Amino acid sequence: MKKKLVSIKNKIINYNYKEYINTSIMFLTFIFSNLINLYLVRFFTVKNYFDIKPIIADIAILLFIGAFAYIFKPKNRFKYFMVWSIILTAICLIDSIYYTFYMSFSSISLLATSTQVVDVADALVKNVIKVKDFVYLWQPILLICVHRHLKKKEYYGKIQKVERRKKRAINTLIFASVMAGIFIISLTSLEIGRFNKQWNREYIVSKFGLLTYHINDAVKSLEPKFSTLFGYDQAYKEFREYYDNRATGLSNNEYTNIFSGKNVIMIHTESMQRTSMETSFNGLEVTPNLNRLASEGMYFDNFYSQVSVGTSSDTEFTVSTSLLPVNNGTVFISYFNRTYIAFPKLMHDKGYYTFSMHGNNGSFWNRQVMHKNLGYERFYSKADYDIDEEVGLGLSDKSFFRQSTKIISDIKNSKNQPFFATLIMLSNHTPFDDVEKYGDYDVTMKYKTTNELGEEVEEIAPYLEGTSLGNYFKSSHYADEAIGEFIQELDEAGILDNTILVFYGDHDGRLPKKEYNLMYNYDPTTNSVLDKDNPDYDEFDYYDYELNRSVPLIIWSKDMKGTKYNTKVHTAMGMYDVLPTVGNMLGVYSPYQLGHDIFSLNGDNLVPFPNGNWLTNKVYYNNSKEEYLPLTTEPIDNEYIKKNSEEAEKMLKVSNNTVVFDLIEKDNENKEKDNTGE
Ligand code: GP9
Ligand code: MN
Repeated sequence: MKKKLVSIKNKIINYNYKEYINTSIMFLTFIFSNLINLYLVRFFTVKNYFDIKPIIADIAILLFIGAFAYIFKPKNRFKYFMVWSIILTAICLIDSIYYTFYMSFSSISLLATSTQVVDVADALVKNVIKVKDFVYLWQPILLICVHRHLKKKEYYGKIQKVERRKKRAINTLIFASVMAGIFIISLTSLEIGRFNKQWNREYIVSKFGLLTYHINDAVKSLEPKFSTLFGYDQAYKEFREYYDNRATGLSNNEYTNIFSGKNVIMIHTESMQRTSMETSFNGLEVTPNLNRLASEGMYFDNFYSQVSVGTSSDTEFTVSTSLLPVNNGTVFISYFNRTYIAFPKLMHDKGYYTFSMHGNNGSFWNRQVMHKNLGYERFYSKADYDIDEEVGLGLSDKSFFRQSTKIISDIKNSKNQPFFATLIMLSNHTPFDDVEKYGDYDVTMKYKTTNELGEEVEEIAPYLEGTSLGNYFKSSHYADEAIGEFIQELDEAGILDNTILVFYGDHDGRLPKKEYNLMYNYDPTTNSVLDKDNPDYDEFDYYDYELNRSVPLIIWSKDMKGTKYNTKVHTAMGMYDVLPTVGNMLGVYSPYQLGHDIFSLNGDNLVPFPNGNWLTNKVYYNNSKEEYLPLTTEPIDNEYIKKNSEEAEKMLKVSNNTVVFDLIEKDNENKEKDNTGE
């Protein structure tokens, strides 16, 4: 082994590089010129100037492409390089124009299925094409010039005699693989996760390079095609059977239509966990505003988000459709062109004006496409806001709310109809490290102790200062302050008078279990976790963590305090119950809703999670271990576990098939056929 390594090392040292360069002019021109173009795209768009990772990824892919040029004799190679150069330059050019227009990158599936191509043509008219978009054309021009020059010097004939094509091809492939290996090793698990779920196109181009992005995009756009190849008939049969056995329609309880005709503002409260609402440091609450709203309104304090890899977007999907995330990929990315019955659409059909607002790029999670599909008539995204202050992931929540209030006020005054709005917050987002901007909320612990003189004194222990959990609470405090200001702004603009606000935490903050263990088992005297033998030590285990992921759901209006609707509901509830429950209060429902109206339950409410776990008031069930944590003292029999496990599995399956096979669309078509008697 050692010998082999030494021989490889010697080969590398003694290799005749000069000869290699002299005989590879065309190949090297192709690689370097395209590398420069790909760098230029990042330079002009995502402005990632110094990251080495996307450069390594680009080199690896270009080398793979270049290696196959050795199939051809030197004199015929130009055509191969030229074809690739045209493709690569076209990608750079299209993406450059696309970015100026959409602040994002083109996507095969979107170009193939939406009207965006037309929009790009529009861009020509609107003059958004800039000179810099054409800068990439130098590459094929250079290639032609180099080729002509070499031809004149009869270069190709000369190198044909000395070049060993097969060896060159293999060596190039090996080098490309080494570069790809280095690239993959350099990635963090967060980057890999975001790559897999195509989190945000800008992020992927910035971290992985333009070519990796396009390859990923192409694979992602093929995925839905493969998943629909088999099983449609069976899926539709099960779908019909499932919904035929479920009651549909409004629930008809004391909440039906109570908010009919009122304006609705849904507030997607980024990463807000119920823990934040229930935590105080030195007597100061993390979220005093949310706590006040909860105490004055309808507060659901056993509520869970049901996200998969699509995080924020999965909640937007679940809350709107009462369906669950798909088991492979993300609905917003891969199944944006299916038919859905969604909350905004239902409200629109009721005569509401529907719109959504978010301070981030419209292409993030493919929202600009998917929000339209869900029934929002207008999506206000980054381009509609002045990015005058940034906290966390982008535009600060405070500025976002301030600017949104103005827009909402204009809408209220100009439209002669009620509105349904969804506002997606942004600042309280992992990694919660924008600490200086969160304000001066501190997460220390004051405690009493006795000094050497035996006197009682107050000391301060650092507690959660410097931990990501501590930073999360600071960030949550900032988001809560923004909410407080928002309520005040809405009130001043007269918007609160006929409006209900619905707050939902979109998912938990995904913080390390270890830090919760520190939080709940903290010994201020040693500034560390209590000893495991200490009688006060109570390990924060798997189930504690899962239950702790609960998020708030609050329905609030200015005049709710003290009325019969000013209640606390402790029934276990999931994000998919929002449409059935809140929709009922507004007089809408979807015939395909999987969730339940929490005020018209028939037995225990079941909250299935995409990983197969499920929860009721009585049990938290861990699917992978096939075990559960009882949540009451009531005895639990096997039948209860079996029945709920089967139902959870069924719901996940029906939901997945509904999305993947576009069954709502198929169902509509079939019903139409029945009606016309075809
Ligand atoms: C992106 C924001 C965050 O615009 O909504 O998405 P997440 O990472 O929470 O899914
Ligand atoms: Mn989120």
